[in-house]
Amino acid sequence: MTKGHPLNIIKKQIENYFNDVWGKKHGAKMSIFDDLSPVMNTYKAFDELLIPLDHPGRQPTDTYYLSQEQQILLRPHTSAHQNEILREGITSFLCTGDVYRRDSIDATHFPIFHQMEGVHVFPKEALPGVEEKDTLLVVEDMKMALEGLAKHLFGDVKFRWNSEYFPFTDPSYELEIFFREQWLEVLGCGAIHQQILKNTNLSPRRGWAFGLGLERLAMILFSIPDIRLFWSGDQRFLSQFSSPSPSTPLPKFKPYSKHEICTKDISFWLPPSFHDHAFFDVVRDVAGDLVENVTLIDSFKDVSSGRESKCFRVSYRSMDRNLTNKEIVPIQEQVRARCESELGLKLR
Ligand code: FA5
Ligand code: MG
Repeated sequence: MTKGHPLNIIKKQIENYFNDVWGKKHGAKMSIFDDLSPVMNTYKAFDELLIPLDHPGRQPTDTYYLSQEQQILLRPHTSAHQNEILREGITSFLCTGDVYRRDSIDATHFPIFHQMEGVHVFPKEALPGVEEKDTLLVVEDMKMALEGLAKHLFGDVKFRWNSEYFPFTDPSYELEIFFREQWLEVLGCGAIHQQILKNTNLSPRRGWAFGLGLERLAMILFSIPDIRLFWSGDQRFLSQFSSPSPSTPLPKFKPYSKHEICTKDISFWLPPSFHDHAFFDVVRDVAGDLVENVTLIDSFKDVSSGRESKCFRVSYRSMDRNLTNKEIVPIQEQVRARCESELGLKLR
C-alpha cells in the first residue's frame, strides 16, 4: 500500500480516528500492526478462533491452501492475529493486512482484499462483568465506537446494524452503509467470546472486536464504483488521490470513460457435489480482472434424472481499455474447456 493510494489514505484516517478521536476520549492507545505474515496454519486461522471443523470457511472452495495436506494457508481474515497479539498482553490494537478468499465475482468482491482488525479489551478496573447486562454494555460501547468511525469518515451517512454469527464473538453484528442505492456490508464485529479471553489469560476482562473491509470503506469514501480499480496501475486512477491534509476535502473519484461490456452465458449440468466458487475460481484464473461480474441467471432440476443445471452470465469489461469480441471469445473458450476438464461439468 503506497503513500497516496486510496487504501493507504483510508487506513490512516481510521488509525487517526482510533488514536486521536476515540482514543483521546477513552484514554486508550491502539497499537498498530501492519506487517504480520499472511502465510499461516489452520490452528491460527481457525482453531484458535473456535471455528468448528465443519465450517464452510475451512473448505478449499473458500480458502487458498498452500500445502496438499491443507495445513498451511493464506490468511482468510485478520482475526487470525487476535489470539497471538492478545497473548502478548496487548489489549487495544489495529491490525491490517491482505487477506485471501474464493468468493463471488462482482463490483464489491475480490479474491485478495485488505482487512483491518480492531480489538479493545477493557482495562481491569473499568467495566464489565460476565452477566448479560454487562455484555450489553460491551456491545453498546463497540457500536458507539464504530458509529463514531462512520461519522468521522463519511459525515452523515445512512447505516444499519444486522445480527450476524461469528464463532469468536458473541453476540455478533455486521454494519451496512447505504452506497449507490444499495446496502453495502463494511464490517463484522461483536463482543469477544469469553473462551478467547480465557485462552489468552485475560479473563474475567471483557472486550470487543471488529474486522472491516478497507476496499469497501474506500469505495464509499472516494465514490469508487468497482473494487478492481484498486489494482489499477492506470495513472488516470492513481493520479486522482494525493495524501490530503486534514483541512482539504478528500477528492471524489472522477470516472474516466466506461468501456464496452461483453457478456457470455454458460450452462452446465453439475456433478453431485459442486460449489459455485469452483466455477468462479476458474473464471478468475482465466480472465483475471477482465471479468466484472458473474451472475446466476437460471437453474433447474431435471425431475427424472435428479440432475441440476445452472446457467451463469459472465460479464467482461476492462477498467482501462476497450475489449473486442475477438479477444473475449478465446477467453470464454478456455473457461468452457477448463469447466469440463477440471470441474467435471457437463456443458449444455
Ligand atoms: C470476517 O472476516 C470476520 N473476521 C470479521 C470479524 C472480526 C468479526 C472481529 C468479529 C470480530 P467477514 O467475512 O464478514 O467477517 O468480512 C469482513 C469484511 O471484509 C466484510 O464486511 C467486507 O467489508 C470485507 N469483505 C469480505 N469479503 C470480501 C471480498 N471478497 N472482497 C472485498 N471485501 C470483502
Ligand atoms: Mg460478512
